[in-house]
Order: sequence, then C-alpha cells, then structure tokens
Amino acid sequence: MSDPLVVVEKLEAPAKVALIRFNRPKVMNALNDALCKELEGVLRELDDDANVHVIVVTGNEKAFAAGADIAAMAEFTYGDVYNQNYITKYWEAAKNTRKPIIAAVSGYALGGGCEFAMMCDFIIAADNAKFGQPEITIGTIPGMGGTQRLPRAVGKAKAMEWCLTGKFITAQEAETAGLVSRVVPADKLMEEVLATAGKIASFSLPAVMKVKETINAAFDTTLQQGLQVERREFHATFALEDQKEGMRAFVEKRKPNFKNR
Ligand code: CO8
Repeated sequence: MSDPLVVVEKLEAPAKVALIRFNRPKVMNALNDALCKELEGVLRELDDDANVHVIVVTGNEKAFAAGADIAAMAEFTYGDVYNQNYITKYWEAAKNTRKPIIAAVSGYALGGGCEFAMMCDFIIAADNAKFGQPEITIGTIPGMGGTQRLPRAVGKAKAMEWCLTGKFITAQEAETAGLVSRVVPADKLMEEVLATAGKIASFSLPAVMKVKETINAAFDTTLQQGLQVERREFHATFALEDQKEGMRAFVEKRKPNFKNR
C-alpha cells in the first residue's frame, strides 16, 4: 500500500487536538487531487469526532505546501477543470469545518498552499516561512481564494503587489502585514502551535465554535448584520451548561469543568 498523502494523529497531549501533516515531501507537498480528496475526508471525519476540538495542519520543515501540483495541472483543459469542478469539489470541506483549524507553516506556503493556510482560522509561522501567490509567473492566477482572502488579510495594495509580481514574502513581512498571527523560531513551531491548540481545546467546544462562526461573519456581512449575528450567538451561550459552569467557577474561584454542551 502507498503512503498516505495526509498523515493524521489524534494527540494524547494536548488532548482533543488532531494533527494533520501533508506528506508529499519529494514535491514540496504539492497539492494534487488525491491529496485534496484525502484531506477532505479527514477534515469531515475530525469535524464529526466529539473527541477532537482543534485541528492543526502542517507540512514539513521545507514546505507547508508549494501550491497546486503544477505537473499534474499543466495539461488540464478548460473542459477538464470546469467539468470536474476543480478546486470547489474538495475544498468546501475546509471552508465548512466548524472546529478551529490552525495552520503551522514552516518553509514554503505558495499558491494553493498559501491559499489553504488562509482558509484555516489562523496561521502561526516559523521564522523560515515564505508565503506568496506566484501563479502569475506560470501564466495563471490564484484560484483557491487568494484574490479574495489575501486583500482581506493584508489590504489591497499589498495583495495587488504580491499577486501581480508573484514575489515571496518572509514570515516577518507576513506578520507585519497581518497575514499571520505570530512568528516563532522554526525549531519551536510545533511546540508553540500545540500549546496554543491545547489551550483552545480546553475551553467549551460550542463557545469555541461560536467564536469561529461569528468572526467569520465579519467577512460575509455588513457591520450591522455582523453585530446582530454576534449578539444572537452571545445570547445563545446563556442556553449552554458551560456558560453557567464557566461563570460559576469564576465566582467560586475554581477551575471550570466544561461538558461541551
Ligand atoms: N507542483 C509540482 N511539483 C513541485 C511544486 C509544485 N507546485 N513545487 C515544487 N515541486 C517539485 C519540483 O518540481 C522538484 O521536483 P524534482 O525534484 O522532481 O525536480 C521538487 O519539488 C523540489 O523543488 P525544487 O527543486 O524546485 O526546490 P527549490 O528549493 O529549488 O525551490 C520552490 C522550491 C521555490 C518552492 C520551487 O519549487 C517553486 O517555485 N515551486 C512552484 C511554486 C508555485 O508556483 N506554486 C503555485 C502553483 S499554482 C497554484 O497553486 C494554483 C492554486 C489554485 C489551485 C489549488 C488547488 C489545490
């Protein structure tokens, strides 16, 4: 049997954290259809697993993912990509995952790799990370959300320059521009990411999912509609046992024991 293209581990420590690793090291984790299909299945399964609260996705030291598999894509025709519903077919799963996904990026996150990292809920980058949308250099354009998520993350001017020149962006530039939440030394990347994932996993899962859902609403709605979504979801937390437990524990000066309901 061939090696899995994405390796999944449900960790014992930190508890309730699942780690997904892209596993095509010979081609810098280039994203081919087989990998995307496996990833879709894994994300759906983890989203349904009550013992998983947070998902971390990573690559290897050299590459998170260097983009779509160019060799596989080179001879696609318009009919092929349109009829197959290329990209949309497999990537809705990532967009629809309700649990937080953290991208732990070391090395290259280019093209579809950068776009997938942006599809995650936030990115923690190693200091050796390099981001970019180099599609223009191979005669195409970003196709997995880059032209939409990048300007929302870094503003129009930087998104335009980065996509029009295809230049690579250092971890430090990415942090300054707001693309990544934090830069850490490369040899500490997984330690830092897992500590963050573990902290999030220790909270009430419905509250965590509501944070994700309401922050995402900020990008799909007007301010007024977004505030309405937030207010409704905030009110709804008072129907959760975990809201009672969390607030009572604070008042009683003890640690909360969340039941995730
Ligand atoms: N696709 C296929 N193979 C790749 C890719 C890729 N994206 N990136 C690297 N490889 C392969 C190389 O061909 C090479 O293979 P081989 O050893 O057989 O020659 C191997 O990985 C190692 O790569 P290099 O020898 O080039 O390593 P370097 O350290 O010299 O350079 C780079 C590393 C800078 C990452 C370089 O490989 C590079 O520029 N790669 C291409 C980056 C790129 O243009 N990405 C954008 C692709 S287009 C895209 O992503 C569209 C997004 C929308 C669709 C998303 C659907 C999933």
